Amino acid sequence: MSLHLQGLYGMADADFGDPVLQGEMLLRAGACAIQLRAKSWRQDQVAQALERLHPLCKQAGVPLIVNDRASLAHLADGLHLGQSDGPFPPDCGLKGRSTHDVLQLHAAIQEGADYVGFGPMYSTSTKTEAGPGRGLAPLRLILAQSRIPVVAIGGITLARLPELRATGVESWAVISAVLGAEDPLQAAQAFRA
Ligand code: TZP
Ligand code: MG
Repeated sequence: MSLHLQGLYGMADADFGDPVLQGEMLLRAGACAIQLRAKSWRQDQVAQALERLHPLCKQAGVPLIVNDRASLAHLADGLHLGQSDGPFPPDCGLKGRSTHDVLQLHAAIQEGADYVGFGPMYSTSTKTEAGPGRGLAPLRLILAQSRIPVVAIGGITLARLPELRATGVESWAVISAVLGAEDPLQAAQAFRA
């Protein structure tokens, strides 16, 4: 599965409802990737959700990425890991790594990551341990030094999208401003490009 990260990188998050329904909605909205994030779910629940979402993603030609669960990567097209989630196992498909600074960016490139997440761009209550917002200047630095795609994440709203896009970043991952919106489909469509 190839990777074209452009526009909305869709986040399906079990803390905001049924991630399979969210995934379907994000595909309809034209997201360039779907990441399944279900921090509190049992392994079998995540496996079942991946099994339901994967055929839909395949049909849409959109990669399905699983957050955290290395042992379930074979049910998706890729795996997204944070800084304390250890190395990527062999054959996990596309590799995404969360980063917070330039050193971590270079480590991710070194380990063969296909893309990095960078953030939190702004303060967010969705991930309480994410720390303070990094802001636009560090993102510009990351973009200048990265030869792999960069996905901005954390506290991104429609109001902030123009200043974010002005950095040249081509993709953004959004949770609460889409999944917590009154009309999530409409919100996702507005974030698409
Ligand atoms: N990683 C860094 S910030 C964040 C994650 C998963 C949460 C993003 O959620 P929101 O609601 O878009 O700020
Ligand atoms: Mg993680």
